[in-house]
Amino acid sequence: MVSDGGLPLLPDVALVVPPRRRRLSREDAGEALGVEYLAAVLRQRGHRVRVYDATLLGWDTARLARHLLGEQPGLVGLSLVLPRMVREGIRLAVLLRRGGYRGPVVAGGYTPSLAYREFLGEATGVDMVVVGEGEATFAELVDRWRDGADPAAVDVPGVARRGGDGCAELTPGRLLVDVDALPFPDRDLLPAVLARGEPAAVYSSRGCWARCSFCAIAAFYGLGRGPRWRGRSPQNVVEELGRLVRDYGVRQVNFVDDNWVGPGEKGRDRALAFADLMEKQAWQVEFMVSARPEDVEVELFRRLKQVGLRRVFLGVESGVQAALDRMGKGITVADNLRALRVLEELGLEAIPGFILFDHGTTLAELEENLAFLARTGILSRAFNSRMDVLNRLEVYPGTPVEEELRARGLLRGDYLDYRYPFADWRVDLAYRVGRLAYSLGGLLGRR
Ligand code: B12
Repeated sequence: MVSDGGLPLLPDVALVVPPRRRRLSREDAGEALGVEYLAAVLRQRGHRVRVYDATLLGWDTARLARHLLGEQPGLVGLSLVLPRMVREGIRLAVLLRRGGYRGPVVAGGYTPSLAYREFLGEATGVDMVVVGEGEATFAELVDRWRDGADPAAVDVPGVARRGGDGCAELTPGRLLVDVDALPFPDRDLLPAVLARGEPAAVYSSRGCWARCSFCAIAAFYGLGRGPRWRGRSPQNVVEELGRLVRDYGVRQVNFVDDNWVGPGEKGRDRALAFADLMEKQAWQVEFMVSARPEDVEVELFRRLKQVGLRRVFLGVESGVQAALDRMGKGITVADNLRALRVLEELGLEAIPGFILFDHGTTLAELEENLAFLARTGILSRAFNSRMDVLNRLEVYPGTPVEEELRARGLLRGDYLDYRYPFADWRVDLAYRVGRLAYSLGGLLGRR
């Protein structure tokens, strides 16, 4: 391709986030940081990139396909980080191929990475999957493609694609991302996110050292060789926040780290150093973090509140010890109660993650958990808010619970929609009634 000035025109990459749900919902307006990181890395290397988030655009998959077919980007990158996006991404690729699109289609995200065989078996329009963190691998793939190589043939570490026999195969030796060396994400989507009244997203650390049975993060970040948790330096994070304030007038930030306080003393020191730096800034932002209950230590969180912490997504999950143990949480009910109490005393809003139902739930546990929810005030808060505590444990590819249920012959459905039976039919009934009540609550405007 040649541009007007006779210079070679760089190929276009479209980074596409398919719809997160069938219908647009306010809760889904979060900033898709993954594509913004990829856009920054690719642009640094001279590629022309456009970013599309269907939810923010208010487009369904058919509309997205029509638009891309009109634009004819050189390469399409599908960001499939949420379960619904995976389905829509598969459909989008089919629509693109039906419409005559011939460029490479590359997917990334949790399920495509952790179940690449099943995914590539089904996603006939997708050529390959970048497994795990995308920056290094995708950049190398796109560079090689720009240099004229067929991406389906180049040997970039960490790419899964169909082999000669049609079966998916993975090139070994995945590249690990150095978190402080990454450019800040290009904020293509932020203006639309802010216009919806949602906070900016920032990723200050990657991975998690815990092994909760339902979580895919450990497996996903474990796909690369290196430490299971990598925190950016406080200086690097605060510099990014400063730019968000200056360039976009950001006032609220959602840290999307799975585990914002890092491991042990090192994590605590990093958090305190972050607070010291925040205090020195002329600007202020309010921020939210996700934390494990044992990390909620009164002095640390008091300090964080002084520099803008307002809300904590807390991985409580259950008020029943046997259920916490089944979920591999590595915490006690006492840890949960203590963390909730500390946050309340400090006047910080706690948003507890809660899983009331799993494959081992008994009727007695259900009673115990409801008493816990009532005692901690979570139940009454949930009743009047967007908080959903009547959740069932969802099984995702790459998680320890997937392995366990498969080994026990309890896994039904497929990798995009796993199901499992409850141990007791009365628990099943309680779950159905609970979900119905929750939907009715929504219809009656209680939330
Ligand atoms: C913010 C967030 C949301 C936001 C939306 C985020 C978005 N991007 O659209 C909201 C609040 C809507 C949300 C909802 C849900 N979420 Co959520 N969410 C997150 C969270 C905390 C951060 C995502 C993020 O920005 N990460 C930072 C960026 C940089 O990483 P990334 O997106 O993974 O991108 C990297 C790679 O995946 C890859 N990559 C991504 N896209 C692409 C594209 C290409 C072409 C390539 C090559 C590579 C690539 O490279 C990127 C850079 O390294 C993650 C956990 C986490 N820490 O990642 C959970 C997470 C993604 N959510 C999860 C879940 C389960 C949900 C819910 C289903 C929860 C629920 N029960 O309701 C709902 C889904 C609702 C729905 N409509 O489908 C799970 C997904 C598990 C799985 N295996 O699929 C995660 C991993 C949490 C967890 N610990 O299990 N979520």
